[in-house]
Amino acid sequence: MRPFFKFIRLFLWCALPLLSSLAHADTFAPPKGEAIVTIKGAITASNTPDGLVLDLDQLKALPQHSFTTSTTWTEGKSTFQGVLLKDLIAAVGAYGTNVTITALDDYANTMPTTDAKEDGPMLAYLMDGKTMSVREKGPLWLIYPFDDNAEYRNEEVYAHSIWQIARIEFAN
Ligand SMILES: Nc1nc2c(c(=O)[nH]1)N[C@H]1C(S)=C(S)[C@@H](COP(=O)(O)O)O[C@H]1N2
Ligand SMILES: [Mo]
Repeated sequence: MRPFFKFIRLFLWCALPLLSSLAHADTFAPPKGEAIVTIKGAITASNTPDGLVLDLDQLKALPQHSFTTSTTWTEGKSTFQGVLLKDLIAAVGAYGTNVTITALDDYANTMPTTDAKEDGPMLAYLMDGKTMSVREKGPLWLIYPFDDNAEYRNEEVYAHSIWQIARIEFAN
């Protein structure tokens, strides 16, 4: 074989897996348990024909985050645990500039992905260590650290605080 083609072959052999691992932030198997959330649109990850469907174990396998805060919907302070929207964006390879989150009651709200900060919104699936039933605004609730940041204590952010989340869609 001519050296040039040898080089090309070597290049493809080495570079393609690297490039594809950069493009696909994470790979996900189809969910084994009950589906909690469907994520679609401008993302690189996918595990079903409907998009990326995740169960609780798969959410637990993503980077975990927690904070304690009061909310206008809960009594006293509660500790919420889940996945930061920021970390979800990285994990699913979301490249859209906005995200629309839709609830089981078809309530939907759109926000820019730049709102997804380290000290910002989290997709909570545990409240005080327990999963939340639909009646308790579960299974997934977008919660902000309201107590830590006065800028989160206003109607606009309350409208982003979607409970009973079913679908998350990224778009440009
Ligand atoms: N699933 C779901 N989440 C939701 C809503 C809703 O109707 N359904 N309303 C949103 C809006 S517009 C606001 S201001 C607050 C409303 O909270 P409240 O109904 O306790 O005033 O929750 C937000 N999250
Ligand atoms: Mo609202």
